[in-house]
Amino acid sequence: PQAIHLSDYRPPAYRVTHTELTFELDPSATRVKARLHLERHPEREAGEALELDGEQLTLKSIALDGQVLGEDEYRLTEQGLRIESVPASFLLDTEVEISPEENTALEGLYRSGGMFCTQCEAEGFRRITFYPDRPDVMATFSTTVVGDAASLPVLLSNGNPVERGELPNGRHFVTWEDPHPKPCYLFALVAGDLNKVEDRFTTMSGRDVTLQIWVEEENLGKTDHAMASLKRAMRWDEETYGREYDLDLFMIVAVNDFNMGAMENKGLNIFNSAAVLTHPDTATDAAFQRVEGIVAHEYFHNWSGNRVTCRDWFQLSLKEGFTVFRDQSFSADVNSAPVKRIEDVSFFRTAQFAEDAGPTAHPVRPDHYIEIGNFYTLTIYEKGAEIVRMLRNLVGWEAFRRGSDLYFSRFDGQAVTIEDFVTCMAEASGQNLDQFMLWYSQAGTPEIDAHGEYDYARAEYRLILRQRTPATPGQSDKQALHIPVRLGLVGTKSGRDLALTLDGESLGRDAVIHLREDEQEFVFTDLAEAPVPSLARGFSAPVKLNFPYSREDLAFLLANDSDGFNRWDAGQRLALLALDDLIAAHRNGVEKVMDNRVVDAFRTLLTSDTDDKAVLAEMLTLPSEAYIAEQQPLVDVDAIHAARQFVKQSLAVTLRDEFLAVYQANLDDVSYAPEPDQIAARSLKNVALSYLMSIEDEEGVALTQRQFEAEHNMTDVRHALTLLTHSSRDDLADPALKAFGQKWAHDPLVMDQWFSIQVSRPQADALERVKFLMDHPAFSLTNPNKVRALIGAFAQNRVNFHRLDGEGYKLLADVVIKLNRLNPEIAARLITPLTRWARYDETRQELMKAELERIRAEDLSPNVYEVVEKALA
Ligand code: HT7
Ligand code: ZN
Repeated sequence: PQAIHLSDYRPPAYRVTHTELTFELDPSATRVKARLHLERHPEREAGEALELDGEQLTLKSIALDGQVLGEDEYRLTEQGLRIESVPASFLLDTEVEISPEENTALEGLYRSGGMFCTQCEAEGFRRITFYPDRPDVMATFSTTVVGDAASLPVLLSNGNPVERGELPNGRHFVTWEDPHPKPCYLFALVAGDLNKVEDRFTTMSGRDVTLQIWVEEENLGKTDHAMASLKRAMRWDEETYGREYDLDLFMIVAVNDFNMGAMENKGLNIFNSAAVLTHPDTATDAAFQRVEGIVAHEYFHNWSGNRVTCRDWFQLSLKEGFTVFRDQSFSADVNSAPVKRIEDVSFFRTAQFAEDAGPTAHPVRPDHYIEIGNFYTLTIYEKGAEIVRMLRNLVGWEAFRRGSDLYFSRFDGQAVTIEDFVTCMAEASGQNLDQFMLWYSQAGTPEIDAHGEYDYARAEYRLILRQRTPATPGQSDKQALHIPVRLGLVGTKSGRDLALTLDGESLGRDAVIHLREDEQEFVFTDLAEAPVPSLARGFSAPVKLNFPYSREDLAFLLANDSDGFNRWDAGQRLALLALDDLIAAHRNGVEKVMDNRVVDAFRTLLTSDTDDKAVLAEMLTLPSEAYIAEQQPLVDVDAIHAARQFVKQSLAVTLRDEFLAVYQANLDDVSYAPEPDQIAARSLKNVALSYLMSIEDEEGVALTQRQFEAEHNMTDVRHALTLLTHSSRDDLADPALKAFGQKWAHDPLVMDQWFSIQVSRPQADALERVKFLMDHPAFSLTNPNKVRALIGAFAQNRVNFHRLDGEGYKLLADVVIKLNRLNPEIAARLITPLTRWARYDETRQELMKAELERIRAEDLSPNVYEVVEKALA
């Protein structure tokens, strides 16, 4: 496969102004008629050939301006169709046949159960008809869907329905018109036996919008939360960004087979059912919050992505980074803001840092790719969002909002670049953002080594910051970035933020300093007491910040930092230092000794009188094994697991009464609501229960069993089931799993949870369970949710996936090889854990590489080829 380069970008030779489509739906032989209104691009020369993308299409007829073309007047290739000679403006009619039921890749038009549905981003439309399948070709669409009236009573597409009627042979049709020009990746079609839940929304200018959520009948009781979330998101976007919805109808459809979470097709969002359906009995608090965030994310794309879209796929973060930033801000506003930030950063530092340090590391705006489907990554989405967040912080909210307004008005209806976005921010703020642009082109996580000294005699604190970005594949030399470092200096006597004076300028008590050089010194004057610095508050930049904090410093910050995020982070750093010692002790076969400073810090937290239970729950949560691994030079999965377990059990033994008191104080019997206060109390209670259950004493076991049996809500039930399943006692695990599996056998989304819980247990039988469960009737290799729930979850089970006999790696490679043919996008994603081989000991490295080689020997899809080649480069 060939790489595509950003530097080769040229506008399309021909653009489509209007697209007329007719689908005659049939599972094995759907006919698609397309009439494209084409015209030469003003920037391209006359006489150029017309090239249309097309894959897996059987051409039935083709005519140009009404004249049927002979076989010598066009050429068909594996990639598409070429006509050497065309006029400056013309109509092209094609008819193709496609087979939705054979489409297991879930790109283009495919079947999900009895439904037909589409997924066109990034390049799925070329599997529907011949078309210039690129985001800078924007057309209005008119779509007629024809289908069997009995089995497909509902026929949906983008825009507004303008005509419907009966046809011979029990068929019917609906015609949809979308007045907003859009790239074909935003095209959507859904047909099936669906039911709707309807609501209304009045926009800020007083327009009435009909909101519909379409689901299969058995899911009708699971849409309330998504609908409420949608309305909240619509209002929030009006109030926060001045963005109003622009059609009379907004539809969401839930489908069971979907490669990602959801898709923002114009007026017709298609959702993975896991990302839209909720019910207290079947979904956890985390799932409720995830649904809220994804509904908002897809809705926000209506402006950041649809009205203003990407010029080419290298600009993907233009829409994704900005939209993730918008959905994060929304979730922070409607839930607990500090907890949202802690959750986002924990995930980011664990998963994106690992991606940025591995063989698939790439800039937020990549400069080449083989398969764009491989670039829907944490770097494009989450690091892209962190860059937008830095911009917001650099220019301030008011200028950011002016820049956003400018961007939406200047580029409405256009396909643009990341420069266009940043230029609007520069113009609105008057700031020079040239150096800042490096964030988009340089891969790798910058590291800042910081140290500081307090000079008593001069009452000065000298802070020295040194930045460097490690080499990443294809990028050995890095330039200094513009890094905003938000900080406070916490007085060691007062425990309060000291007034900051830098170069004679008073900055208040919490300020942003700008690191632009490789090394910079900042001298804060007029400090009457020695401080402990609180650096990169709120994770002000996506960097690793090293400062030689003592454990006393960290305990001090944990108790005194005015920044909630850094208070939490100080606790994490303190725990990590203790864990480091214990990991070393485990490796050296030396007795493990618990650090009392951690115990004392936890005691203080447990007995403190905080009303922020959500943050407290986060503070009491130890760094995950994955995050601990990120900090280690070489990952020793067994030592990490043993050390973390030791800390947990030591805390549980010493602070048993305190944990018990917290558990009991947060028991509730009010009826379930996914509301911040309730969620906070549940998470605090469940963190306490994890500690109590970690020592498996009689009371911990009894409380866990009681919580499981009470069946109060899925958050509590799932947590209890996880604790029982992950305990050392199969006599607790097996009956609970059996009861749960029987009770929920009819609900695919709950069965996904049942799969994941079992295969993430630390006991040695996890791998055998995976193999056994792959034959379970509820499992299917062609359903991405099932693959993620079983195989994906197992690959996160660090002690078992990394078994020294290599069986975990082999199992994953076997599945990747099968999925390479069935669903290349999912196959390529699944390989990720194997690509991280360099982080492990030599034995494991060899085993992992051997599996990658075994995959490489297959006839590979471009998706899997690209990932494996990078991993073995
Ligand atoms: N913009 C959407 C991306 C997406 C996607 C990409 C590749 C293959 C399947 C896909 N499904 C959805 C989702 C989003 O970011 O909102
Ligand atoms: Zn998105």
